[in-house]
Amino acid sequence: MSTQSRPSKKKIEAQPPANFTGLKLSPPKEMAAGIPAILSAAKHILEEMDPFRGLSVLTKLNQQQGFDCPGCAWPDPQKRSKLGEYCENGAKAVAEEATIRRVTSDFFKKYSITNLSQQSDYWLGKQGRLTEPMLLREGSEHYEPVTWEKAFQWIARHLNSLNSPDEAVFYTSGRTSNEAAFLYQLFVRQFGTNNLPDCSNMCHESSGSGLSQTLGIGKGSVTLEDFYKAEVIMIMGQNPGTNHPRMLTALQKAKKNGCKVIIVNPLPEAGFQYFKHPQDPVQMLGKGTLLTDIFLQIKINGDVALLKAMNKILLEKEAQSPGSVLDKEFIEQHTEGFEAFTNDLKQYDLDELIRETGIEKAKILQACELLASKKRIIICWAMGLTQHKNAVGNVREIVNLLLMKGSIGKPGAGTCPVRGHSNVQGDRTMGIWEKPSQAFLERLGRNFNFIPPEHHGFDSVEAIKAMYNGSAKVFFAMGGNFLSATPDTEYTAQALQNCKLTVHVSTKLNRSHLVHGNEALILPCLGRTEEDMQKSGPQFVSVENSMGIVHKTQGRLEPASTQLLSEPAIVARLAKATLGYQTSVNWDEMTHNYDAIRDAIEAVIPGFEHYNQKVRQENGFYLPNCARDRKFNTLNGKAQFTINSCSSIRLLADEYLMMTIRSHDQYNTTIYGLNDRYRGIYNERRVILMHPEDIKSAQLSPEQIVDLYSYYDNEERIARKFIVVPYPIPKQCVATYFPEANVLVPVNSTAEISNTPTSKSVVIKIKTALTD
Ligand SMILES: Nc1nc2c(c(=O)[nH]1)N[C@H]1C(S)=C(S)[C@@H](COP(=O)(O)OP(=O)(O)OC[C@H]3O[C@@H](n4cnc5c(=O)[nH]c(N)nc54)[C@H](O)[C@@H]3O)O[C@H]1N2
Ligand SMILES: Nc1nc2c(c(=O)[nH]1)N[C@H]1C(S)=C(S)[C@@H](COP(=O)(O)OP(=O)(O)OC[C@H]3O[C@@H](n4cnc5c(=O)[nH]c(N)nc54)[C@H](O)[C@@H]3O)O[C@H]1N2
Ligand SMILES: [Mo]
Repeated sequence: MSTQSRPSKKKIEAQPPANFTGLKLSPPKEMAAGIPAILSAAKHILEEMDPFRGLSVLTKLNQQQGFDCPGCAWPDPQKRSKLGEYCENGAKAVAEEATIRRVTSDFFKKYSITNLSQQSDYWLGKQGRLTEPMLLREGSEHYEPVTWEKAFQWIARHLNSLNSPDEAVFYTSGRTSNEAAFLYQLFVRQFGTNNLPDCSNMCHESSGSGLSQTLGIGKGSVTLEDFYKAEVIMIMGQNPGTNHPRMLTALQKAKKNGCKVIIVNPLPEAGFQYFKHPQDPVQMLGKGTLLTDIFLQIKINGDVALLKAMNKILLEKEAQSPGSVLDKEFIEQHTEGFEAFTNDLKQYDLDELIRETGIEKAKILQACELLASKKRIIICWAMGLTQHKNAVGNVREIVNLLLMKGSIGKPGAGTCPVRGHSNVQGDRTMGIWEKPSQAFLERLGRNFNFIPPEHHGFDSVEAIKAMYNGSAKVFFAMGGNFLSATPDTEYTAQALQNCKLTVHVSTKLNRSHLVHGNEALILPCLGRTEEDMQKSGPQFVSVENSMGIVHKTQGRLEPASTQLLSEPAIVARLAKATLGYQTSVNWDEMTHNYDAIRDAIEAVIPGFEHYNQKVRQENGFYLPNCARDRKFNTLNGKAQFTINSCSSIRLLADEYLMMTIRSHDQYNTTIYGLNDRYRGIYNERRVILMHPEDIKSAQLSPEQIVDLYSYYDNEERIARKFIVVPYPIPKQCVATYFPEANVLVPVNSTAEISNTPTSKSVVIKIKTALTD
């Protein structure tokens, strides 16, 4: 693929600038949260607002009458702490949104698109909240203000002049509420396409694919209560200390109840070592709780090999002492494929599997000892498992282990894919999906008296390719930062630049606003923290957390500008402008009072009976979950054992396997700050973490500047200027931060079945940096 095919007219930078900010290093931390977390939260809040506003926001965060944290999707406990039910990174997420800084039309007058694209992502985000709709005309260097009415007419004109509705792409990020998401997909399907890619395509799609095939539901099966009853919790490919800090509180409680914790990760993440609950004054004095019992430091993408080895050892133990390890009754009654699964495992050599993991055999045996003797096991996972070629295999192999132990659909046991964006799971439930089921489309069509399109739409990677090759021409994003979150930055930039129109509904400025189609629009919207006033009065919306609880969230702050519209209002007005009289939906009624949207959701989506009543209950309500009830919604009603392949990646001596991960100071592409405190990396993001012996044998030195190359499919991709940082990571494995390294993730390298970009296993070479 060539990024030269259509030279850009302007010098717009698709990648963040390769400037250094001044690296400082210290040893990685062994304690998470505690006083440093409180200080960090306070610092980020005070940088964005005065103490009074800060306190007023934090006291409403995750409280019954307040708003849901726009950070992660970890559930709230039934009994909320009076001292505050949020974490350091939740406070940062809120500071970012509730900031008092503003981006006005004067700002866009002052800075051209080219100027802005040369700034860092950190700088862009720090400019403050977007305040008015802005239009970029063809050939112009500056966004200019536009009225909402004109903006909707502009988009409608483009959409209605396409040859087919399938030439438009409608992306969603995962902060969009259930109400906005439902209206959005309804508009898109009335317009006539299923082109509804979302951030999930790059996130937990592999979990959805693996779980629905084996257990009949694409979501996890456990509740927070299960954490407190589990005997073993195994956490794979996840860094909760940074990305789901409140999960540490749940782990601490589990440990108090006697649970053992196994960690599978290439990095010794601080969050798994000593933890002090920042909202518990007594704990602040002590040493903290040691959360990890067994740490398995795995090589990147060694997880299928590890799980196969574990499953093999468990089978051997069962053979030695029949009836002591497996749940035979469960396997017989509820599963299919056990024999084929065990036969397949026989052909693997245990030591060979263990070699692939890079872990000492004794440690794996120790973990299996624990798994063999216990009956209530939870396995949690996140991006370390879902962003590989065999990512769906990772998830299915987890299911194999749990099925052998009968550890599903009973208290203290089950699957726990820990979701990312705070409503990414809810958006899917609402129909944000390029591959909707027939049953869903039928109900939607019946309820709104139209015929929804049946053929499947583009996922995120397919959408990029369609825009690149010209078969998609309009790109509309409900939130997110598509350019920086997707793979192959330069290729994706070209794809977006090939569009006739790119539109972003956003709260903050980001790089996707700068790498645009012929024309572009920014539509500023209300955030979670703000009051949403409609004709019938103030509205609340609802979200679904990682454990399938739907609950309300209501912002109380005065909106960042009088010109902001809510996401549902934007969808409704765009739908009216685009569909005109050809719509069977009363869009005004839907937005005057969001109860009307919830009534429609109730009519279309199972599990939402009495939605308006149940969502007003304290703590919300659980959606039905068949796996939780041991009812497997598969073709034959049985949970499926599966056969999965180990990693096929074989590295040459000068190649490394790179994972692109999050620092402690970022939310996906939003950069809160320049520190990765737990890993001891300060004031710099352009770093590459390497094993000290790898540094030596590659004849590099610590803190040397290198360029990174990927040669996937014989095409060269380059990420310039990264500083080598010695780190306790397995040999031939390296780590960089997302999104700086996304330029190296090939758009064609995706997971089997789920099509998720392989952001955690990019084969690279490292060379001394070329001087400018
Ligand atoms: N503060 C904050 N919170 C967030 C986010 C954020 O950016 N900032 N993002 C949100 C979103 S959308 C998501 S999806 C989640 C992401 O949450 P995580 O999945 O925790 O995020 P990553 O930083 O991608 O971390 C991946 C972890 O997997 C490990 N890993 C990488 N490759 C492998 C592998 O091959 N095997 C194993 N076993 N482990 C591996 C890495 O060492 C790292 O610890 O967090 C959500 N919450
Ligand atoms: N290399 C690599 N790439 C990755 C990953 C990785 O681990 N490695 N992780 C992937 C994952 S897990 C995910 S989920 C995606 C994330 O992909 P996205 O969801 O597309 O990206 P975000 O950075 O979360 O989006 C941030 C932007 O959302 C907008 N925003 C914030 N709040 C709101 C709101 O309430 N409403 C609206 N309309 N807009 C809002 C702001 O303008 C902000 O700039 O990235 C993926 N990309
Ligand atoms: Mo995510």
